[in-house]
Amino acid sequence: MRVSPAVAAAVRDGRPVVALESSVFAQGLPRPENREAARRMLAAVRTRGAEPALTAIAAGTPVVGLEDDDLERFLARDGVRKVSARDLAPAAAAGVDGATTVAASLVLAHAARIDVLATGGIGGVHRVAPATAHAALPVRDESADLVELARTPMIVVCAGAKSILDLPATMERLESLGIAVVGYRVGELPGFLTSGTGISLSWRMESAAEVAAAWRVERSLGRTEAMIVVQPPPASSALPRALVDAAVDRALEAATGANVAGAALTPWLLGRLEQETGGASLAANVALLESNAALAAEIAVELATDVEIVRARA
Ligand code: PSU
Ligand code: MN
Repeated sequence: MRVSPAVAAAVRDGRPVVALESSVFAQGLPRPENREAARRMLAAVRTRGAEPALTAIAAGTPVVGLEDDDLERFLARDGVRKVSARDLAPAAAAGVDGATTVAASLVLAHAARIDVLATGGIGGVHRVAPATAHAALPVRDESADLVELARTPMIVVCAGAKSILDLPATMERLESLGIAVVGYRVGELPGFLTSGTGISLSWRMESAAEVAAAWRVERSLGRTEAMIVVQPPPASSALPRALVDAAVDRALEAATGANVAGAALTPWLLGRLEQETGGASLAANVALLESNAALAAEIAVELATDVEIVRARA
């Protein structure tokens, strides 16, 4: 694994670092919005005094802290594979470019000793597409993000799970897996593109300092699970629930007709949702990615004060 000099120095010195996944740029968002999203996320982290660490497989090398020239290939979206946790080793061995999902990014970022990751929406339990052959299977398509979140102690900041998913089922799985979901200044699960879902959260926190304090307890208990911190998209870009629900229904119906499944399903549905919302979902997606990167940086800054306190005492 290659850790960039900037990220390695920040981790070594105990300065704040925020890991960012790369699948959202190579599969989740189209051009040119993916470039805009990357630029705004990196800037949001830096202006709050933290170091961004983009994770990826770059020409076969697992990387934490993807350099700008490598990032260009991911933004071009040309021949970049979608890489979940199980794909890391085969993609590296094959020498390809691989854009890492939340699951794969957790693996790399944790190996680099980073505590905080920002993303748009985590993967979860997909809804059943009734008319496909898959409906006959007893097992639902469930993102590997969930299992990886259950065995990687990191704080993950997101706007909930994607609107294309079965959110109540996803919340049940998160509960079973022992993964806390904390609302940042909200008591309701955000719906990724929408500010609410009608699903109540057990816990709500009001500041980055509060999140950091909870995280210290979590770590002192030796738990291995991630803690998910959710916040709604910025109010100015959030979409109405009725509009998103209708668009998701149409996208799911189209996916059933087109027989899309497996790893291709999430990117396909996101693309379809863009069309169905006339591009409004894109603006919301970019805005929430930026605000999640900003909150992740604030939390990372709070966590870094631990190191400062230890230093001051020494
Ligand atoms: N959220 C987005 N765009 C995305 C994703 C999430 O707004 O592209 C990606 C993330 O990388 C997430 C992945 O980890 O989708 C989940 O894919 P799957 O359901 O195949 O595990
Ligand atoms: Mn899947």
